[in-house]
Amino acid sequence: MSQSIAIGMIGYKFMGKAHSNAYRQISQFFDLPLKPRLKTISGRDKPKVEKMAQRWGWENAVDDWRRIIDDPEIKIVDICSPNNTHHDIAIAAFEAGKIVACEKPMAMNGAEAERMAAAARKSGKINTVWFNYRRVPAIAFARQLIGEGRIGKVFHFRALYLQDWTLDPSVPLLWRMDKDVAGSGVTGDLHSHIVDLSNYLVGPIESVAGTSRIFVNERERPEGGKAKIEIEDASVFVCQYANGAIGHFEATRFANGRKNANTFEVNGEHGSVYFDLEDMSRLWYFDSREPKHVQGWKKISVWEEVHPYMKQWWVPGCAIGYEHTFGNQAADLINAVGQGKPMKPDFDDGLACQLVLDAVMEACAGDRWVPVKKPGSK
Ligand code: SOE
Repeated sequence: MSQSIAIGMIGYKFMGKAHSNAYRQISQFFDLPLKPRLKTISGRDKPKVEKMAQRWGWENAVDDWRRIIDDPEIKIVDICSPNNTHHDIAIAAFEAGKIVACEKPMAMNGAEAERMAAAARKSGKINTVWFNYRRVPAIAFARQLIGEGRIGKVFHFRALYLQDWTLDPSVPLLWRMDKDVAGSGVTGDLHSHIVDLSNYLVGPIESVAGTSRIFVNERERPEGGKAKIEIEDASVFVCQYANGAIGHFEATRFANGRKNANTFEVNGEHGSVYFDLEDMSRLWYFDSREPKHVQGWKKISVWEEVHPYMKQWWVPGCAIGYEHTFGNQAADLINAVGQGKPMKPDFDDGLACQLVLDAVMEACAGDRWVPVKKPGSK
């Protein structure tokens, strides 16, 4: 690997760290056609961005993302700033002929996502959305098993994404709880992940019905003063798939005791798969075509060389974790760029996800309930 490729990143907090770490690790673990060069990082708070740049090895720190767009040396623009910034940055980046990698949710809503996906298509540049859970080896393996026909026709997809970090009413208003900045609450933040996984594993969703709740109506602003909360703390929905399957989804930040519990199960005519992110090296698999007397759920440890991505990391038994999912995606991106091949998930996948999220928001706002009759009532 002789040549490098310059990256400009906008945003420097949680996802900024996850992506910086990924770019720094992958040249050592993967045989890549190009070496990621951490050229410029941008954020509004200059001292904080400078500190981040120093710590993670970025060459430059700037406080205006347009400097990244205007730099002809930068080929990849990585967007990990808050949701309300994605649209303008991505469109400017495509117009400047950059490759774009954007954090999820791709946009504030479907209308923004339509424009972003159109700009991506028009530019012809490689693009991707950081739905990093597709790169959990056990999830990529689940897709492989489904693709091999091992569970047959799918009947059900069932996903929970449970956290509890906003349950305490004294947690102040952070950007993820601010409607103007985040667009939505758990819908954009957590459902986006599991809807993308369902698109990846089962196929397109045709219709949804759901409900959502705001459990804490007011929070302290970090700068002082109260803010009315307008984003949903929890949301559940059911759906119908184009292929005839049905699904249900729950996302919440109020599941006391659950930190990052992202689980799903897919049930098909020949078997099922089950995954839990808090035990992410495992995929559970049930095969009903096995003789009855030896049937049972098989716990497969997804860490053999034959499993997706695992050859690149440690030996079997030495598990990998959350950070490696970003490494796997960053490596796929650099390989796609080196080979001039498209990358998945792309902005069209981001759009497909966003349109489901819009439908979920609309369904939850409509909130149609059928009352249960009281015993003896007419
Ligand atoms: C929310 O708490 C969050 O940080 C998401 O925004 C991330 O996408 C997820 O990977 C972990 O949880």
